[in-house]
Amino acid sequence: MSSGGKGGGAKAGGGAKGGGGGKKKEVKKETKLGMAYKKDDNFGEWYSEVVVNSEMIEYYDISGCYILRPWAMEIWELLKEFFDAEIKKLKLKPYYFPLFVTENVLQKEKDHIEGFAPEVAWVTKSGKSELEAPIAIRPTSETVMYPYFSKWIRSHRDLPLRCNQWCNVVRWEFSNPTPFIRSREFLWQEGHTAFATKEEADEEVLQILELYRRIYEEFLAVPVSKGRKSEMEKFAGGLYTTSVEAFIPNTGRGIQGATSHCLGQNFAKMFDITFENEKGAREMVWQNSWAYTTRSIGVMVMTHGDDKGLVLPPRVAPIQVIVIPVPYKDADTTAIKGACESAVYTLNESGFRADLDTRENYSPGWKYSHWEMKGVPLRIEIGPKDLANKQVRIVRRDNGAKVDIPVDNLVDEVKALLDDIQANLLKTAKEKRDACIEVIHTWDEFTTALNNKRLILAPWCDEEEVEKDVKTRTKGDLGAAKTLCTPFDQPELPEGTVCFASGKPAKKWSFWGRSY
Ligand code: 87F
Repeated sequence: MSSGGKGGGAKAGGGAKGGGGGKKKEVKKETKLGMAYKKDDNFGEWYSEVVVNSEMIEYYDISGCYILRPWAMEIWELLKEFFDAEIKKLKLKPYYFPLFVTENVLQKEKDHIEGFAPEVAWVTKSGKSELEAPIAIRPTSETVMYPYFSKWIRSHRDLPLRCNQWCNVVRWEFSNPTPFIRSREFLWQEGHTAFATKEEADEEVLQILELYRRIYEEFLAVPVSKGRKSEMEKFAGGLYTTSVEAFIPNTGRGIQGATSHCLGQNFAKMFDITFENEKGAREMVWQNSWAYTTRSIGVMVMTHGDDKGLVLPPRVAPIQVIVIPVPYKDADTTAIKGACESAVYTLNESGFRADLDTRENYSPGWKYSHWEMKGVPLRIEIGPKDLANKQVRIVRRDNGAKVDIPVDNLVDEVKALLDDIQANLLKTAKEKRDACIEVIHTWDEFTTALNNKRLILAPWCDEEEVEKDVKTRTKGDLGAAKTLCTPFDQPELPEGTVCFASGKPAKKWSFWGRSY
């Protein structure tokens, strides 16, 4: 058994009663399980409770820093495995650059660092003595890497240069820290590439964006929209920014899932990254950078979690099937245990992540709640009746449905159920997200939709002044509204459609809303 002992915290409420006949004496000793907060009543507290009780997160004594426990790290590893395999196909190579950067180098690209400066954390001492010059901790690695790109790239034969690193970064945020969603240190991959032509760079931006869409939709079962950021919201150091955007219906906030930037030649200019082309002339490279972070796990928790805790999509569940023996009084416990072990063995052999909970100091009912809290997609119960009938009971985490299936069909049934859960989670999340999308045309409709926590699709003139104006006019306790992205998938824009905010001719449909 790989699970850590005491379940999630000792919060009161909804404690498991030890169904299935665990010995009474033992039930009393158990830690109470259950969620004190409901998703619809107090989303913020509910979220904190889910990430802690599911044993993903432990709070730490520095605000905005969190311990990622195996239940979170194993999800991160599964995402990483997929992404690494895919970028390998695109000829990306693994690198590791240092955590530290000098002030000089960090300040080199002014546009890039401007605005971000307050978030940069500095090391100023070693032991008791002041350093000669403070050293920054990377908030991102453009300035760390690009001086070496300049050194390594000489000729067109050195291109494309494609580098990816998995690492931590530090951004000393001051607004409301939230596990996974906004933390002062987080994990990500950052891809940095250089090409001879803009066309190659443009192509890669979209290839990577598609991988991000797949991480969200095919793994995390979270629907996202691909699109382009406005001039105001793009990465200031780059040429244009694309992103995948998710939406959290409970809070009515959009959330940027990942970004893929074309940096153009700005950094090439600043860091002198040039190559000799086939005709012997010097040219500047075209660059991209792109990243997704552990935030993606938080978006998944917010999207699927319910009042019993976490709900994991099978493709990212560290344990997909948990097998629990249900030994009623006088039952043949050895035979039940044997049947459980055999089920786990069969499933593992077929490539499923299955595990057995044989802990004797917890009742079956307590275990049900424990694994529900951790979001395991399927639970298999085996008791004396199941043993006699050569069957197992399977219970789904996503909808609670129970089926009894013959042991001989175990592998096929589990496969079908896991596939169905994976598809069902995405479908349900998409229906919920789509139900929040509101197409609006006027300012009044816009403010009403905003108050109703909608994801707003509005015709826009695409002028920066207007976006600024919308921000000013919507300022308040909940934060201002802004553009989330201009989706690539554009509805028809009939001739004569005007901007909801300025009344000028509309150029495009954009998503607007409050965001994380
Ligand atoms: C915070 C402090 C200092 C974001 C920051 O998106 C610098 C920055 O440059 C900063 N926060 N950014 C933008 C990061 C751009 C880009 N970097 C590579 C990415 C993808 C990965």
